[in-house]
Amino acid sequence: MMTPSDAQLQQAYQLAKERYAAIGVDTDVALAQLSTIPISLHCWQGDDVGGFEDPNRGLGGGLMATGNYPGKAHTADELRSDLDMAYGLIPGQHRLNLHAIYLEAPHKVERTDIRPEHFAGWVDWAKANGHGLDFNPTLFSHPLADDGFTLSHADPGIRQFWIDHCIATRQIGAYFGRELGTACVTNIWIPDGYKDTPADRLAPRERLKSALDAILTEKLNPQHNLDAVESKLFGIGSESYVVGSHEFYLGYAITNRTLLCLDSGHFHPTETIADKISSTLLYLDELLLHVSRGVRWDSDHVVTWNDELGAIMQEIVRGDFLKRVHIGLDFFDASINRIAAWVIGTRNALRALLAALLEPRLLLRSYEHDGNFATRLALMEEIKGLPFGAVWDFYCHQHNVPVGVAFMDDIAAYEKMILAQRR
Ligand code: RNT
Ligand code: ZN
Repeated sequence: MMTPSDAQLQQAYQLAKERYAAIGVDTDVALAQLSTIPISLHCWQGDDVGGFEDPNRGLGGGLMATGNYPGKAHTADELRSDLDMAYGLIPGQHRLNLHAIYLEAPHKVERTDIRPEHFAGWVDWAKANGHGLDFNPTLFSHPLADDGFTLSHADPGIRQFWIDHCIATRQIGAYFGRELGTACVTNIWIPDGYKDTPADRLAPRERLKSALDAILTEKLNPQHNLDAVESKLFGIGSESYVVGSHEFYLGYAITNRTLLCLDSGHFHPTETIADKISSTLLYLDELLLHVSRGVRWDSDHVVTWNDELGAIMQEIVRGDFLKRVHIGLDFFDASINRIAAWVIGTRNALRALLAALLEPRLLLRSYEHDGNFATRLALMEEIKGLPFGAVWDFYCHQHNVPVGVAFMDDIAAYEKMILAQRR
């Protein structure tokens, strides 16, 4: 595909810079700021949430990755190679979000027995490439999760198993933070819930609350590990009741000073997480976002630059929340090239973020303050047509990643050389 020349990119950027300057926006400042914001890429897009614990185990917990596009990663080395490819096509320096089932061990390790050494390969790689790491206990795809309950299980032995798994996970999170010099966000999501109407909605929530208390008893240095909890509205097989609802975790996070994880695919279809950011941050120190895209029954389509994504990034920037919001991605599409899914989704998140940084915030606020809502609306609509693309292209060029859709050429070449050779 044709890429614009260096001179064309410079020229287009200069013109765009002048247009933005006319409304009081400094594009150089916006680009400098964008380059400091890490996005946490989710490792599980690379292998359909399979992990390396048990190659024969299917995906559980009401999660589903549909499609069978060839070339998925089967080993940690393959996954790291695919990730290197993806990061190389995304401008900026970004993080990796790992799940416990992505451990590396010569023989089977029970979830309660995972230790830092099983993730040393990831730490070496992260150090070499300047990635921070985030982490998640895996409370699905396991025989003890097959009946749909984990931390809220009625059986105390099963509950304890999952508590022990989460405790081990936090220790590994702290190890990531210590080794890499950047706090790991360890996020707990559980699939627990009922397919059909429960008779008792309270008891499982009481059990979940005390299980979380047990997991979080040990205070860890927040410079090493930060804990987050993630709610959901419903999943496949938990249509009627989810133990870890939004209200449950909102209350838990505020009371226990953990982070709250807002997954954009985990609410009613017309309810967006953008509007939840300024409210929850009045009561919480920090948030974790799982930026995703819900489509009908699925909460995990590749992130596109839609109005919802735009609104999420606007809220983070307008509220001056960049230091308090950890931006992670969460989607899994097995029907297209998996590396392309990462790159498209992450570039979209960054583009929406850049658009938010290029907003004439002060001007919009002053119209609002003066009650001049027509001009506020007019300006909001006009800025959609400003030469954003020239600024984004220039950013990609600055960061030595392909400009425009040319990144697909690199992915196609990698697919031919590497992915097509995999079984
Ligand atoms: C599931 C949650 C959770 C998972 C990952 C794999 O609905 O969104 O974040 O997607 O843990
Ligand atoms: Zn999620």
